[in-house]
Formats: sequence, C-alpha cells, structure tokens
Amino acid sequence: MEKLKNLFKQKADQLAAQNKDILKAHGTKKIGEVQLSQIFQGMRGITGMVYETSLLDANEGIRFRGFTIPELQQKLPKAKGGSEPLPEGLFYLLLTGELPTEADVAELSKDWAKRNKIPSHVYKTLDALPVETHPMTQFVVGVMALQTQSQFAKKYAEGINKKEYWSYVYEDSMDLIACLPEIAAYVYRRKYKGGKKIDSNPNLDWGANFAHLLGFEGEGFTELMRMYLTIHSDHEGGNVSAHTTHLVGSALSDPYLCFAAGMNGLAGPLHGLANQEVIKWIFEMQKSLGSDNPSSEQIADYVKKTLADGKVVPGYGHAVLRKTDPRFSAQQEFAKKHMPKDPMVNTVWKIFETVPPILQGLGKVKNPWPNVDAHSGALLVHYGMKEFEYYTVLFGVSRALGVLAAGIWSRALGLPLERPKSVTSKNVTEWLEGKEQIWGD
Ligand code: HAX
Repeated sequence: MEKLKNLFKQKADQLAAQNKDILKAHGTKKIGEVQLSQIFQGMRGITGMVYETSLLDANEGIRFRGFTIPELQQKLPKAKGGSEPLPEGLFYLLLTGELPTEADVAELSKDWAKRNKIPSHVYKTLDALPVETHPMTQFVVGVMALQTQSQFAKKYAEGINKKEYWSYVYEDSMDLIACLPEIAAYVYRRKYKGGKKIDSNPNLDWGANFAHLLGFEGEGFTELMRMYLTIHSDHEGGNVSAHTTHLVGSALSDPYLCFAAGMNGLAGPLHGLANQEVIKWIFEMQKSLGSDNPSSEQIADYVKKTLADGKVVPGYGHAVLRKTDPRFSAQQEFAKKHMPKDPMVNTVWKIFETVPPILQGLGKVKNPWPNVDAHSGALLVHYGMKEFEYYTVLFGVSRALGVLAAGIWSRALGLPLERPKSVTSKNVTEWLEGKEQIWGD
C-alpha cells in the first residue's frame, strides 16, 4: 500500500506549503469574533481549528471532501452485487481528497486484512473484565491494550525527526483500523454470544468481514454494515469524538491513545451513546404501552412525559445541524428499500412525524429534527441485533476512519499543541465591571 502513502505525502506537502504561504500573507486576518455567551455555552460557532477530511453545513449536512452522502453512494466503489459504498473507499477519499478506483479499494481491503494482527494479551486483557461491562468500556480497553503495538510511540522514544511523525502515525492508524472490527466483534461475542469467537475471513472487504465476525452472514446486514460504517465515519472536527481525538493527538499521543480518548467521548449519551438511548427509549415506550405498534397520539404523550421528567428525547437535536440529518435520510432510504413494513422502522418514522412539532413548541430547542442516531438502531433490530448497549461500538469502528485520517493530516501539516485560553466567571464579572482585562485583545 505504498502507493496510497506516497499519494498522501505528495498531497500533504502541497497543502503544508500552501498553508505556510497563507499564514505568512494573511496570518493576522480575523476569522470571527467571540461572544460572551459562546464561552459559557459550549463554544458553539467559534471557528478554532482546521480539520481537512469533512465539513458540516447547518442546513445541508455533512460533506466528505465536498461530496454529499447521496453523491458518495453513487461515486464510491461497491462490492460485487452490492449497492452501498465500501468504507475503504470513503477512507481513501478522506485521506487523499480523491475518489478511489475499484482497484484502489481492493488493494486497501487486502492491506487491512494483512495488518489485522492482534496479540494474545489484548484478548486476555478483555477477558479480565466482568462480562457485563458496558461494550464501549470493553472496546476502549481493547484499543488501549493494543497500544503496545504503536510504532509511533516506539520511534518517538528512540528519537525521530518531527518531519517523520506523520509516517508512523499513518502506519499506526492503518494497523488500528485493520484491527478494530476484530476487537469490536470480540466484545460482542464475549458479552452476548457466550464468548464464541469467529475468525476473520481475509477474502472479505472490511465491512463484510466485520458483519461476519459479529456472526451476521446475510447480504442485507452486510450491506447495512457497509453503509453504516461509511456514513458514521466523520462529521467535521468540532464534535466531541473528533475534537477529543484531535486534541489528544496534538500532545503527540499516539493514534491508539487519542482514538481511545475520542471513544470515551463518543460513549456519552449526548453524543454517540444516543444510538443506544433511542432504542432503549422505544423499547421502554412499547413496554409501558403494552404495544409494539404505538399510535401517533400515544407517541406524542410518551414524548411529553419524557420531557416532563426532565429528560431529552434521544435522537433529536444537534449542536450544528438545523435540518433533518442526511445520515438519518440515508438510513430511511435503506429501510424503504429493504424493510418498509418492519414495525420498529415504522415506529421510528411515526416518531419522526410526532417529535419535531413538540420540540418546536418548547421554544428553546434550536434543532427539532432527527440526527443520525434516531434511525440506526431500528435497522439493527430488524436484522436481529437487539443488544442496544452494543450500538455505540459500531459507531466507534466507523468513526475511526474519519478521526484517524484527520490525525494523519494533523501530523503531516505539523499542527501544534492545542491550548485554548479559559477564564473564570470572576474574571468575566470583573471585566464587565471595567476592571483589568486578563486576556489579550
Ligand atoms: N430533547 C429535549 N430537549 C432538547 C433536545 C431534545 N432532543 N435537544 C435540545 N434540547 C434542549 C436542550 O437540552 C437545552 O435545554 P436547556 O436550555 O434547558 O438546557 C435547549 O433545548 C437548547 O439546546 P440546543 O441549543 O438546541 O442544543 P445543544 O446544542 O445544547 O445540544 C444536543 C445538542 C445534541 C446535545 C441536544 O439536542 C440533545 O441533547 N439531543 C438529544 C441527545 C442526542 O440525540 N444526541 C446525539 C446528537 C448527535 C450526535 O452527536 N450523535 O452521535
């Protein structure tokens, strides 16, 4: 896979030179201003980093290297007989900015299959955890145990030139992506299938092998995995998992360390864990109503009860998006094609009709529309994966493609340690009173 590495290096050298010139000519130009409300309210809307692989528009949704999800579903190579893009192709695009050929994708599949070598201590480490441990905790522990394989950490300890960082971060990222399906699937088989591990099939593509490792062999689930792993990969740089990975990487922590950190953020219920919360919430609603086919009125009452209990409606709202998430729409299209009569899917669609007007009526929710997590669980339930506590691990395997590609870019561009300024509320009060300003102009 030297071809991909060389292509990346060529692109990275060009962009690094271009950025150097831009900074020299325009480095003092202002890109925006910060309001007091933004520093108290999660830094929304503050442009504070560069992140090359994708860009989010509040109304249009995510673009991966300029391409929307429907465009990628057309343009990225697919498996023989399949109609969903192969995640390998998406990774190639995120890394190089170029659409891969079928041969490029086949080569990447083979490279990852070869790199999938997990030392026995990783399994022993996982086996030391109580089996009921949350799958995301197990997943992160597995990734941390694999950190012993980091080439970047080893080379850094030996002493390398900073110009070479990107090369070892590249190798680690490729190795880690290659191993993730096996670690993730081991967690699933261990927790839910009595520990019966399935061996990898090196002849399968990355997504198909993951489906196989989990123990789901049908073409429908395999196609779902290819789509799922593609659309969950990246959502520009400011979301919790991407930003955490980026931040920790800026300290030159190796890709295993920074990806594990990002996954701890993904495991939060306001971020990636929302995908388990959606199905948990629907199961609880079905149980409390005694029906797996609730009416719109029953759903509306249940939503109002959820809000009255001081809880959020999972799967709805977004910190940046202001319209229905195109990742929700892509999954809805998949469901229309493969399972239009499925009761859980139909409940998700009824919730989609019911929730937005109720959230709009609260007058404070900036985005009442569904996000990616509102739909994903129903597709998994359809194929028999009902263990909703596992869902965020699937998200995490996909997210690796985006955040690790972005991490390779960060080291190739020589981005420095990230260290924004913070203030105390007392500083702010004193500044408002006209006392000395303790931060720069
Ligand atoms: N249900 C109920 N209340 C909601 C809500 C929802 N789905 N979404 C927002 N609100 C509330 C907020 O809690 C906040 O209330 P308070 O002022 O009382 O604190 C108010 O509306 C304003 O919030 P906002 O500005 O619209 O939204 P934020 O940018 O602060 O938060 C969240 C964005 C995604 C965290 C939020 O919409 C939420 O909690 N959604 C439910 C959880 C969820 O689906 N998370 C997944 C998001 C996508 C993702 O990262 N996937 O991995």
